[in-house]
Amino acid sequence: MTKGRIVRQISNLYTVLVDDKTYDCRSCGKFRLNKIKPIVGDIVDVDLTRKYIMDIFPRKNFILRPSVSNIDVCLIVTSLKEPNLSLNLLDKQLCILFYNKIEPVIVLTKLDLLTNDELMEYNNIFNYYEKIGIRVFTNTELNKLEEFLSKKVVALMGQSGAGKSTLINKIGNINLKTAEISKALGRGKHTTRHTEIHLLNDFGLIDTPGFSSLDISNISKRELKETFIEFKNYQCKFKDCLHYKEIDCGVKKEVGKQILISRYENYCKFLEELK
Ligand SMILES: Nc1nc2c(ncn2[C@@H]2O[C@H](COP(=O)(O)OP(=O)(O)OP(=O)(O)O)[C@@H](O)[C@H]2O)c(=O)[nH]1
Ligand SMILES: [Mg+2]
Ligand SMILES: [Zn+2]
Repeated sequence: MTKGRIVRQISNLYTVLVDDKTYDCRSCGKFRLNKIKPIVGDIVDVDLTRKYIMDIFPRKNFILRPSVSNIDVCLIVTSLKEPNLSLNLLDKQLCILFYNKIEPVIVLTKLDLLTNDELMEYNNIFNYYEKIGIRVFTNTELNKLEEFLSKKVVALMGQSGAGKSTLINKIGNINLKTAEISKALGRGKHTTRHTEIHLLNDFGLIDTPGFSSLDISNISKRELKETFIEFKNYQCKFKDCLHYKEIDCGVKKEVGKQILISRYENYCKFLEELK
């Protein structure tokens, strides 16, 4: 048995990297029985003569959309136009990453399509995210980004058309297919159809297909509250305050002051989704 890492998945064919060679393998039947599926990023035992994945080592972490495991950082590729910024989506992505104990980093794209007024407005919003401790880069700050990514395995998350493949092309100097935006819809066409780790000089980047919805229904209300990391800075009358209908809530008092209104509104929406 040989140990390797899954670097690509196309339906049920897995590419496994062993030392510096890759092998196309299938997964053995026992995974189907146990209802677990190998995913990109998994460290696995492979039978190289039969080309089968025999075992999956315990995962340090994993997420489902995109399906990847054992990552150090996840870039939330966020376009400000075409497709337009959705703070609801962004807050949900942050929630999922904090819940899974993966460091989120916001990478903004398409600033070149904005007017000066729009730029100012977005500047205020993203200053807030930086203030609460989340790193924010733009897709033109390539040197800073590369420096930060050094030695890490990095996944990318983001809507279709947000610019994930374009970003990987720029930092990785590899040539991935990117989509022309469908103007009528204001959304991108799906071009990336499978998940793949691109191993670069000293970091790995995982390109993934975009998606349109995210599910947080497995998260409890208490856990949801923890993922809004700035809320813990405020004192409430009740220790288990959900910052919702309770009286004397320190979080609610700061909405529109220390706390960005959309952050609190999205928190309430997610809470209601969990009810
Ligand atoms: N103007 C502008 N266009 C960009 C920028 N980044 C990406 N694009 C364009 O946006 C379109 C979509 O980019 P992709 O990189 O294919 O998007 P993706 O996130 O990989 O999309 P999926 O593979 O569908 O998930 C392409 O036409 C890119 O050229 C940017 O910063 N500015
Ligand atoms: Mg793509
Ligand atoms: Zn409260």
